[in-house]
Amino acid sequence: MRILILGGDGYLGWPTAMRFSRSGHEVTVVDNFSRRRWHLDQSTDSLTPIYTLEDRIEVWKDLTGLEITSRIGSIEDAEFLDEVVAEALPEVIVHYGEQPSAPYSMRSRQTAVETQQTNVIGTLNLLFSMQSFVPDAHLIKLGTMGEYGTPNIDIEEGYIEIEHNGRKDTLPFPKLPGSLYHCSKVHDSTNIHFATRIWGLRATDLNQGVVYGIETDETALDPRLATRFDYDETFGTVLNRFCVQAVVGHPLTVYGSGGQTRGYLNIRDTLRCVELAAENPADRGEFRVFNQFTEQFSVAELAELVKGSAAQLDMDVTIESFPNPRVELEQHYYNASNQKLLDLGLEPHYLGEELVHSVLDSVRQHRDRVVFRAITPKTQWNPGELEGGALLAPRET
Ligand code: NAD
Ligand code: USQ
Repeated sequence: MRILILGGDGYLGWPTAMRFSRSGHEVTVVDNFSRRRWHLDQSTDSLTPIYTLEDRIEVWKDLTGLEITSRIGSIEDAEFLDEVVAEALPEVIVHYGEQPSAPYSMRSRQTAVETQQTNVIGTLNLLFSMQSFVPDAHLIKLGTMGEYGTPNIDIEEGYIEIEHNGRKDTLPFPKLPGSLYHCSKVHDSTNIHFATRIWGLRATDLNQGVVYGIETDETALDPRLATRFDYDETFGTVLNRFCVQAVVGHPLTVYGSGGQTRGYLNIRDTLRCVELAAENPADRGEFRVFNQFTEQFSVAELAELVKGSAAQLDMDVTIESFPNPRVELEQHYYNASNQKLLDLGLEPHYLGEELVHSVLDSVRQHRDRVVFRAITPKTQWNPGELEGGALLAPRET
């Protein structure tokens, strides 16, 4: 298939590009390097040294003989995107190309606007390019489990059957996003759903949980093919952060009481899920939603897992509760369905000590690159007077 990967220089995008290329697909990647720039702005960097996109592509070609085409530009630039889509004529578009950090979106008015501009306008633009040039293509869009929030009922995959005043309907599952980044994903979902209903596009929204891990079959081929791995308070996700903190002797930064429960998955499973979605496309006019995670954990459980795994490697790790910089429920009900990708054949890599050991080993190789000042949380969801989640009334569980 001809596959266009938007955000193909990123943590998930680059390994996905290699995976599809290795499976014999014709791959074009698009990126504007904003993720690299955001790091420059805050004087941080990926823990793993990463090659430039062009160098990665050259190494890939030298090692495998396979070509990956790159196009540098912004998805929200209509002229650029039209040109790329018209030239590549993709059958599948994998859309990773957004600002992915909740803390970044909550840092200031400027970063909030930038996040929604990049994400919402970028995706809207893409829908128009698809309608104009490739109306039959399958859009695989990375959404997020955080679109649902933490409701006090089971979370279904995209839709819920509701009975109200004696009548029944199946409607989009209610959304309670927990940051302006997560809000941007909800707005994306609304726009994509609309485009499938009105223009007959086909789309799969992958509501992904928090990803962890550093290695895929392709990144393991050569250190020059490594993907980025972030641990700073803005761009690092929780398990990756805990592994770095364990290695450098920083207390594990559990926010608040640590009861916050989310869906998680290994980066290897991200690639497999996207592959499964591509191999089994949505129908014309269909807005298909899969919940993409393999297991649920609370933050406290993850901290204990990292502490225990590190102890086996003779590392003495402490866990500390930090005042929660976010406004989120710390004790809540959480039970989300994730059956649809399993039905398509996903065989999860479950999280255990072995995986944590392998991440700790990789982190140890680069421990001299860790920027300590970037670890502790600084971005406050509500920098005003209302502290400790006052905007969210606690609910019965
Ligand atoms: P990433 O920042 O590493 O990758 C995104 C890439 O897109 C970056 O290389 C960035 O430079 C590029 N990009 C951003 N805006 C762009 C634009 N307007 N035009 C062109 N390129 C642009 O992030 P990631 O962790 O690989 O996440 C990829 C996607 O998956 C994101 O949409 C994110 O919201 C979603 N997601 C990630 C996780 C996770 O835990 N990493 C979990 C759920 C969902
Ligand atoms: N947390 C801590 N300590 C830390 C970092 C985080 O306790 O040092 C807590 C947070 O308060 C939160 C949970 O861990 O309750 C997850 O935080 P995170 O930073 O790992 O993940 P999140 O902000 O939700 O965002 C990440 C990705 C985002 C993706 C999302 C999936 O950055 O792109 O959309 O995971 S989900 O969480 O399912 O919405």
